[in-house]
Amino acid sequence: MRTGSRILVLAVAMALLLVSAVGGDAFAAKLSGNIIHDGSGNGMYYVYVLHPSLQLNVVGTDVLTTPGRWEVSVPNGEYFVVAYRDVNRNFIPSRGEPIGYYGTTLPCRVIVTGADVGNLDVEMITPNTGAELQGRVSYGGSQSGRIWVVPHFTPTLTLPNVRGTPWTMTDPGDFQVFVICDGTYYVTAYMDLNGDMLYEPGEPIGTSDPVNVRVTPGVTYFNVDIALQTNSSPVDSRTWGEIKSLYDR
Ligand SMILES: [Ca+2]
Ligand SMILES: [Ca+2]
Repeated sequence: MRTGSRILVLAVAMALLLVSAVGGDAFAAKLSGNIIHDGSGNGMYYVYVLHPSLQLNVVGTDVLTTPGRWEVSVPNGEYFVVAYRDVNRNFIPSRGEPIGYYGTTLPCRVIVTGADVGNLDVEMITPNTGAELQGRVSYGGSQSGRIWVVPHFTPTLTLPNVRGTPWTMTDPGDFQVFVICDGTYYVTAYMDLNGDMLYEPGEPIGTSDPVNVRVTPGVTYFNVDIALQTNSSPVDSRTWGEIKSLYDR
């Protein structure tokens, strides 16, 4: 079993623990939305509400037999929503299975302060039929926070250049992301110290070497490794951006 699979199995186990541990009064609000998918094929839809920081990982889950409305009760806090369809019924996201999240381009933060939040629609896509990029995030520092891993065009991560599926994990380790088109990709990882899901200067960040991707059935690119460094490091994405800007003029 691959590391990514183990992480999700752990997440599922944690979800069960946490759901049973959080008492009824602790739920402040209901999150809801629709799973949007054509419904063809087989398998249950699993919805996960996760905390963007490390304090609480999976907060709640819902399981649907057909596309439609999902609902999860949560305490006040900040969350993001991900879903996948378990076509091969092995309880983990597998290659070729539809996945989705609330948000465009990247998962979007949902803030709960005592009131229900609706319309958190999750459109299911099947990007993981494309090329897979595997690598390892390493970090030698002492800070901790959820790590986001994002494939993109151009050496510097910007929102309009994000392509493919993001990956997230609570500790440095192995990741896998998927892209659907041919091209030269970079993969950036950052440690979200303040839990807002975005990168800010001062948070550890690193970018892989470029990977020239040709999408063929089942292709995987290995060793797309990333070393996280703090902003004080002489080599970081901003430095690359500044160098690049000299040539863009
Ligand atoms: Ca599966
Ligand atoms: Ca952040």
